[in-house]
Amino acid sequence: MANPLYDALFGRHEGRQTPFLLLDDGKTVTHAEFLAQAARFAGEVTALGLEPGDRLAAQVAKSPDALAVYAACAQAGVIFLPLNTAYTPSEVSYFVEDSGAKLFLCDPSSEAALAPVAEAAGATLRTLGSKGEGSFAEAAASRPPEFPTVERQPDDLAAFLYTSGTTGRSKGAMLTQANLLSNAEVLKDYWRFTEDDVLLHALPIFHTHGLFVATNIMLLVGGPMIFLPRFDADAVIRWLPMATSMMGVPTFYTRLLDDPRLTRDLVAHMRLFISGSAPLLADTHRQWEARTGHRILERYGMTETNMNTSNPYDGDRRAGTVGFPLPGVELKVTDPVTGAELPNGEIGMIEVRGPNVFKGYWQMPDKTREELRENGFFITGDLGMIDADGYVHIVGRGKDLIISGGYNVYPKEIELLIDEQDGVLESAIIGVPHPDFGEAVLAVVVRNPGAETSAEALGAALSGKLARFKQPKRIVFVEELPRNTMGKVQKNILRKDYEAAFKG
Ligand code: MLC
Ligand code: AMP
Repeated sequence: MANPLYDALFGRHEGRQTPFLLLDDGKTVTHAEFLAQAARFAGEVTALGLEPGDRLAAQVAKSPDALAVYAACAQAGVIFLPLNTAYTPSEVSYFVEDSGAKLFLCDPSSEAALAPVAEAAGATLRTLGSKGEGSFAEAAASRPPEFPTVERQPDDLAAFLYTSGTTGRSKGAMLTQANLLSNAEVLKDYWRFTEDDVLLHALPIFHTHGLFVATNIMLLVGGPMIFLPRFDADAVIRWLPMATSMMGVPTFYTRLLDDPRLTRDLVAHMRLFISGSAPLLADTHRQWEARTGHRILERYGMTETNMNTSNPYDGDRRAGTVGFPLPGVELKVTDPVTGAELPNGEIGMIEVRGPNVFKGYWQMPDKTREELRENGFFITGDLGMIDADGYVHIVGRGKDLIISGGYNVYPKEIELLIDEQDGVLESAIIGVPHPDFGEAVLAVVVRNPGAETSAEALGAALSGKLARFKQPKRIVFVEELPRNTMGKVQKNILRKDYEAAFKG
């Protein structure tokens, strides 16, 4: 029976004793071993009562087993919902409840904290650790290493990835099998990946970049990944000579540039460096080339669409641009108010259409209608322009969004929490330049008259409620927030006032 995603990414490797995951401790997981583990997991997921179309939420550390959960979901026809390991239980509870997940996998160390979350959502809780421990892995160990793959159609849902919204409520982007597969096929060819490639994988596997872009391409071509639990400059430098390619957020590149061990010799054997998820400074692009002789290939994508544009493999990889629309992807720049298409050279809203574009937001038909036009164009929220040579430039964001080290942070979510605190009248959350994370979160707060709330007290109130990467790296107090004649807070003025907050 056919299951396009499982067959193309996983089923094709049946019986292959070839290396798939090269681990930092020197161990290797072969394709065949990986598939056997995925099949055991699919058996266990099914035994726990999940049926095709049900959701499985997982907040587990990056490991071969964590990746096998993705494969198991594909094989059992279950919708995979990976969650950022930095999320606190109160953040996680929304995702588990909203998605109606039937099974929730968490790390054994978080079981006590997450048991009430699972219970409130009516989800079964099982644990999965990064070293093969946990109740889910233990029960799965006695399941057979084969599983009858469930039939699926290209339009069936494969994954939900939650993306925060400008109103503060996260939206579950529904991605189909065809969304994921079509994009991986295009990228594999565009970036010339083959079985001979070895990809250095130091990204998290709960977001589009590390999960779909990196992993799906390598599964399609059948080459191995050096599978590091996180970005650690020492480990990356140790493994780079064994790799042919690396994908990273700009922070990977700036951190490596800060390390004297990054030399031309170290990366002589590399074929391709790819950057995305956040803007790569043109300066970083140039420094990287001067130091290593490689021109980073920058591409542009998002949770709802996977990848939309890319600099060319053979042609000119231009710093400060995200290249051309990928084959099969239509991209236009429109007037943000009227939606009318603008001529090249003019700045407007970027809209995209193609087989990569998601189906809509889970149980949010109004939000879906606002952002996904009936004619199939998705309104990205990114402002850009197409230059005379056809290169797409991202020049800003129409949405109030901060991207810190490749993670999205929506100001509204933090403002709502700060405004709830005693002694706070109002607040504005802005993103300001940061040497390591590109942008960092800064809170500008107005106290109630007479209140003495301190930055420490506010910071403490947020910890435990918000993932650390969302917590302001600095909190400043002001008498009042700048507003325009309509009463709207002028964040552009605040961004200017605090642009040097993290410099030097
Ligand atoms: C960690 N911290 C962050 C942070 N990551 N703060 C702000 N922004 C971040 N991104 C916090 C830590 O909790 C810690 O806080 C302090 O900062 C320093 O931590 P660190 O040890 O230096 O961080 P590290 O673990 O090295 O992580 C940094 C990073 C990581 C950049 C390697 O954030 C990362 O892997 N980012 C990749 C994100 C990603 O995959 N994005 C793709 C989205 S998909 P404290 O206070 O405890 O010291 C997408 C679509 C597309 O966007 O186009 O690809
Ligand atoms: P996410 O919602 O996490 O998928 O983040 C997607 C957003 O990241 C996009 O809408 C862009 O704002 C941003 N992004 C991704 N790649 C790039 C890039 N190469 N340059 C600038 N912004 C990018």
